[in-house]
Amino acid sequence: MKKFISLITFVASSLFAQTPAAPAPKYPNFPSETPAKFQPSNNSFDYVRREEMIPMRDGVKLHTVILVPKGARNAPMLLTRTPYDANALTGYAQSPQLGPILNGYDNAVDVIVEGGYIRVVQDVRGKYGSEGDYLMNRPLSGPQNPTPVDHATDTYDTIDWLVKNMKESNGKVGILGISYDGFLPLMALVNPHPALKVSVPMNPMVDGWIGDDWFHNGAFRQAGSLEYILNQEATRDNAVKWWSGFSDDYDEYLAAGSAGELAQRHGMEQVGFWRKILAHPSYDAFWRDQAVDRILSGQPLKVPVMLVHSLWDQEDIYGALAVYKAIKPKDTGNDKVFLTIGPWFHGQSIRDGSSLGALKFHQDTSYYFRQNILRPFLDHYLKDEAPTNPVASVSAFETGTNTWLRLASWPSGCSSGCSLKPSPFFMNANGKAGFTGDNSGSVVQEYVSDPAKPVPYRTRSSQPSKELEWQPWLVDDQREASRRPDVAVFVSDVLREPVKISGQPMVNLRASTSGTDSDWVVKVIDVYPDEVTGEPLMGGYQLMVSADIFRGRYRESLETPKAIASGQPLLYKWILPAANHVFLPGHRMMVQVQSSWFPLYDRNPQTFVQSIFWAKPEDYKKATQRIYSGSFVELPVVTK
Ligand code: PG9
Repeated sequence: MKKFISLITFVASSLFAQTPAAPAPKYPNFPSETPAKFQPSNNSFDYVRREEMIPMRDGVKLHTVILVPKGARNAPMLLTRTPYDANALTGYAQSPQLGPILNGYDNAVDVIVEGGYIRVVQDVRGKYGSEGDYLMNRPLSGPQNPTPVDHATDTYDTIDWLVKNMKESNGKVGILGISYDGFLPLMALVNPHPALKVSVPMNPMVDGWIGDDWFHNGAFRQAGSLEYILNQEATRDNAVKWWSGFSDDYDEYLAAGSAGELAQRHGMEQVGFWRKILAHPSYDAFWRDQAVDRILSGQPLKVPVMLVHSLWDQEDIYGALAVYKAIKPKDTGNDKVFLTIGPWFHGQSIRDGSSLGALKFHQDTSYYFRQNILRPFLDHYLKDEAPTNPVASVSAFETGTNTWLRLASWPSGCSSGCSLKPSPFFMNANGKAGFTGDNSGSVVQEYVSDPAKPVPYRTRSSQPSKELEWQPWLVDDQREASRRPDVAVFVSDVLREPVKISGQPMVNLRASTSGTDSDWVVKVIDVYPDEVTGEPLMGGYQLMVSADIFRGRYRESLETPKAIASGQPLLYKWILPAANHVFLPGHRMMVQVQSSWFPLYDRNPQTFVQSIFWAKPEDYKKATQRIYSGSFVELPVVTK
């Protein structure tokens, strides 16, 4: 046995001659079977993997994985910067082929591998293999960041290193990513490196208070955010994870009472970003200064951008279109700012896009996007032969009819021969809804909102960490909600003609509460006929096509919350997420109104308190909510 072991040691040491001397074995006659440093034999691989520690201008080095297709010459580079572990994002499989190792994140086979791109994935400052300090969505150097470095400078320095050190490249770099990784391609647009030729932010985090991950119009997105913040900031490598102990997060969050209490039970006061959220519950300079749409509206437009938006994005439904609105006016040549709108959940553009929850599109919309939009778009800007850019200014999937539209602008409703007519869709008496309404000021519906029994945002036993439940929740059937006494329902007659909406509906809700604070949730819903040919499960389905929450204390000022005058009919006005939808003949149009969306959003105690994060059990009180005639949702109706 001894001879055999020494033979292994001899073979191993000769094979990996460059391996530094292994530490002296504790028992020389029975040494470790593990070499000091195993060198994978990658001669059969179709790529070369490199790991570099790229120095930033302040000396901090960022861990960067570089995957070079074997034999690459004049290859363009595609960069993703991430707080989610570059090794993990480039290690979905142990494979000698580039496709499978990337497949989990950006579905490389049909874009990057076929395209012959050099793939670069980098840990952002302070996470995983990179040095430096981590701050959530590190603000730009300025009023919210007193240091000279941020994601814009780190991207610049990274690209500078790449073009100087990657001899297999053509010196052109594109940057793309989803979510947080989509926020980073936007940061790259601030003082961009000249070698940055294109940016593709997909479902980007843009404004965490108005409509992306942390709040929606002031209502805190506790389920998902608390766990995420703890996991993301407790340790450099996300080793510490949230614990629950409940089978259903509805019970977990109800038992804790307030978000502040639940966070405290998890020791979250230790992580800096949670302390900042507690200190900034309102839309103050902390949030405004970091709003990426506001930032980019003040920047010159130098790099072509394609924003990718998901119609049912359960995480960042605000960001892409907010940036599009902010920078499109600068695109005077109509050749720098592009937009894709797909029928997807968050990040679904790189997965299978054939369906979403119960919705079937009868085509893989994501594959279509990657093959016919993303790939030619990237090739045009990154490849030396620069094929023409066949991509329309706006590629928008129309739900209901399940067709891709090539549009000149957004919102525009169709390629030509139509116009947008903002049309009030009224909430009328007797639960009716329609494009005519009365302004008598009468009460059309009332309900009792009980914080002890908040309206579930989705079928119970949901936990955001259960990806398969969390991803499609925005397309969940709303029939359960419509049957609840604390959900007001208004529905039209059966449609005889199609009604198409393209853009963002605007809520104009006249409502009162018997309390002194209140949340309002408004949902625009497509009600399917009781029988749907070929899709029996869709019979009677109530599909949310646009919905959002508004925290009533911010009615007069997003920065300064105010108690609501009890019992007074007041106007609440806020914009809803975009829809590009056709309500087909035989369908009906519905509006639902409710005052909780739990546990995704923390409960409003319905009595005005200084900070809802620290509301006490006795603060949570039932309230009678009344909706008054003249309330409507302004729909962006497309007319021929
Ligand atoms: N936008 C996603 C997210 C960020 C923060 C909290 C929860 C989700 C993401 O980057 O994955």
